[in-house]
Amino acid sequence: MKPTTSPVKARAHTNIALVKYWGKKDEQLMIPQNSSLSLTLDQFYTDTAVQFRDELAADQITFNGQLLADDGQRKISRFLNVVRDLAGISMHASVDTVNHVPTAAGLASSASGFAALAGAASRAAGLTLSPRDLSRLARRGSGSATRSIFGGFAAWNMGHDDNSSYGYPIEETVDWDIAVVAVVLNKTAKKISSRQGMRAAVATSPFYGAWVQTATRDFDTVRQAIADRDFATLGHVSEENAMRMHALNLSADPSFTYFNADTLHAITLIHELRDAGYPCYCTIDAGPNIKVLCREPAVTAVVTKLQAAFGNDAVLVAHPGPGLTFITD
Ligand code: 2P0
Repeated sequence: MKPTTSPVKARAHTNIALVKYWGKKDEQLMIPQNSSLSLTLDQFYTDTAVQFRDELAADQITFNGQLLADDGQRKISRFLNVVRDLAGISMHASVDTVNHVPTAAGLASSASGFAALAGAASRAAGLTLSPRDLSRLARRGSGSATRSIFGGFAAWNMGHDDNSSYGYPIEETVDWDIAVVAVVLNKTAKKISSRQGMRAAVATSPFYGAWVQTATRDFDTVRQAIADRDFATLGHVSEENAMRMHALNLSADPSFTYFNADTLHAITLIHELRDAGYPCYCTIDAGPNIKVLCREPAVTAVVTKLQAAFGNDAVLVAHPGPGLTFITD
């Protein structure tokens, strides 16, 4: 295996989980407690260029033009160690990452970040990995990145070991007028990381077993709803799944929540829109911001109502996006 002599650049998009991943069985290998299912979004992505170079004494990582140090650097270097082991090389790498996920958007950038890094680093190390193997590699960086290797509707099969825990496409090109309206309710960094939050839920929520059971059922239902183009079921089950994930956090010891007062206000507005006949459903990740699933005819009503409550700049509209691509400038 020979590392490339020029940087390899890859682009990956964020995804929003409709059936969530919230807990690991194996923290080291990043094996989840349940399979999850997501939609990759077109608006938010990460570009990462990697080159392994003999002359480097350490990994050199820049993120949005800033040299990373400490924890940020260590997390990426640990991931690069997995790539180095796979490729049988020991060289350090220069990594240049530019995030096109507005930090304020409240959308996970670790998904697009580690998917792009898996693509660029593996190829720069001289490896040619299949999409499935790329997803297994991305998983070692961040669980949600497993799904961002693929466009459109994608899944992460939980599996039971490194080999069997991988992402796969459900429908890469989505021929359906589905949209996600993202509402930014708080721009500050969260106090409890996803990693800490899910660890607490697994360890202390008395409802964790019920979560695994219902999420497993939700996965099959949402998958079938996609195949049937049954938006009402897709939306309803996705919203229920998100609420149950957040109920785990409220029921943990000590109890915690990612919601704030605006989150509850936004949920109420979405319920009002639904009562008024607009099919729209919300989902919420490890932060206070909400994402609204709707179909194209309802987008204007959803955007108008949310802008009136939270300001024009707080509302962003996204559509299904592509999987990992390699970029040649
Ligand atoms: C998901 N989230 O399925 C869930 C739903 C947030 C809520 O995956 O510890 O950054 O790196 O695997 O993937 C966010 O957590 O956590 C996440 P790690 P990750 O999208």
